[in-house]
Amino acid sequence: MSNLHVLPELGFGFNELEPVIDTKTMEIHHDKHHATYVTNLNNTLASYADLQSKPIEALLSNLEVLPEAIRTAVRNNGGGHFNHSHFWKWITPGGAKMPASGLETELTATFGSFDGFVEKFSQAGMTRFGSGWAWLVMDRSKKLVVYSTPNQDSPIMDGLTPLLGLDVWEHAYYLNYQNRRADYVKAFWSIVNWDYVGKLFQAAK
Ligand code: MN3
Repeated sequence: MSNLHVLPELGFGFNELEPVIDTKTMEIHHDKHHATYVTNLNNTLASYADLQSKPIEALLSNLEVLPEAIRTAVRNNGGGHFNHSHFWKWITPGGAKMPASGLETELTATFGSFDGFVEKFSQAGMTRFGSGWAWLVMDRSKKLVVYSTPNQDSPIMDGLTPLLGLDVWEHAYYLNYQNRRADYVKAFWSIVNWDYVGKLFQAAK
C-alpha cells in the first residue's frame, strides 16, 4: 500500500517540555495515542482505494460524502490524526514569542486584549465537558473565533481554519496534573509556539 497516512516526527525530545508536560505523557501521547489514530485511519481506508490518495484535510472537510460505513471512523481517527499533527507544532520547548505578524493586533481587536483572548481560550478548554479540544480559528469571513469541540472533532469539519488548538483529553495531562485541568491549561501558555500560529494566521488571511 502506498498512500498510508504516517505518524509525524515530534520534532523535539519527549522530555523537552518538562515540567509543563512530563516525559511519559509525551511518549504515550505521541507513540501510542496518535499512532493508534493513524493505524486505525489506515485500516479504515484499507478497502477504499479511491479515498487513500486524498489528503486528510480533504477527507475531514467533506465527511458527508464518505460512505456511511466509515464516516464515524474517519471522523474520530482522521480527526485525531489531523489534530495531533498540528498539536505537536503548536507546542515547543520554551515556547516561541508572538510573531510580529499582525496576529496580536487582530487578537486585541477581537477579544479586547491579548489577556482577554487567553482568558476566553482557557475558559473554552476548561468548560469542554469530557474529552475534546479548545480552539482559536479563523472563520469564513476572516474573523477570529474561540470555541471548543468534543472528542476528535476538528474545526476543518466545520469549514473553519484552526490557528491554535489545545488537547484537553485527560490523556494529555492526567499523569502529571490528575484532575487539575486548570493548571494544565494555565501552564500550556508557556510552551505555545506562536511562530507556528502566526504562519497559519498569515496563510489563512
Ligand atoms: Mn490527544
